[in-house]
Amino acid sequence: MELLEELYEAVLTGDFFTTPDLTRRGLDEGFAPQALIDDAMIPAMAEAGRLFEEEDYFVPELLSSGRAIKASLEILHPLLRAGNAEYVGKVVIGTVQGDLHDIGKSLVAVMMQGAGFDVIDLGTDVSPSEVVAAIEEHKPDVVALSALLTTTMLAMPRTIDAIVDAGLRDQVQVLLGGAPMNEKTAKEFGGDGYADNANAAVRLALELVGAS
Ligand code: B12
Repeated sequence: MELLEELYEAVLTGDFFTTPDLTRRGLDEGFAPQALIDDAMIPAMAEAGRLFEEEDYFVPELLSSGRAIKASLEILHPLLRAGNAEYVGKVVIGTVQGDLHDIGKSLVAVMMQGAGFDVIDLGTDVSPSEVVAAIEEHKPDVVALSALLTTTMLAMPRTIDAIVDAGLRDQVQVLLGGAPMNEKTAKEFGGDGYADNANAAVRLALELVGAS
């Protein structure tokens, strides 16, 4: 089996013992880190999601697939970070309140670091007041919020309202993303931009800080 196929299968079956080895082998064989993510891991996670919808997969399977990706990302992280160097700005990123999905958010965070951003990752289930506190403490150029559930995406406008109430809205650009989001919803929620993948998120963040 070809390496990308093997990695795809390992993520899909949640084999988190094997994904680090396959990732190292892929790098040795000359695959770019981004290719391992885009051509094996993300499609495998999408298939896991499809199987979940069809009730062939349940939460434990999704958790294992998520763990398999994260084990791989730990190896790719330093490589993606080293991709670029010059400092372009600071980003505070997190998954919104009530939402525990962190794979997409972590990918965006790593890619932003690779592009020269200093990234403060607040993790998952981040409340509006935690975002406000992080803006006050870190003074970022960009706040990036992720949501994967149609219910939790409603925490985005609540978070933006809290930023407005704290008098900080004109100090940050707010980027919104995650599977249930789109350009129109992001605007309605009061965001400054939306992107549907990590590469586009980086391009947009660079534009927003005037570094593109
Ligand atoms: C893995 C997964 C889980 C794992 C998460 C593990 C982890 N560590 O993250 C676990 C098992 C914990 C989980 C739990 C649940 N999940 Co879930 N999960 C998924 C699944 C299969 C994949 C998500 C994923 O990681 N995708 C891969 C990444 C790379 O893609 P991404 O997140 O979309 O991110 C990309 C872009 O969106 C974008 N992006 C992401 N964030 C940001 C932020 C910014 C600022 C920008 C610009 C861009 C951006 O860039 C990323 C990289 O390209 C999706 C199905 C799917 N196909 O999306 C369901 C899905 C999101 N889950 C779902 C559900 C229902 C649940 C549960 C409620 C299930 C349950 N009954 O308990 C719980 C909720 C828990 C909670 N409170 O959050 C539903 C949501 C339905 C809905 N419309 O609301 C989905 C869509 C599955 C389905 N089809 O039913 N889940």
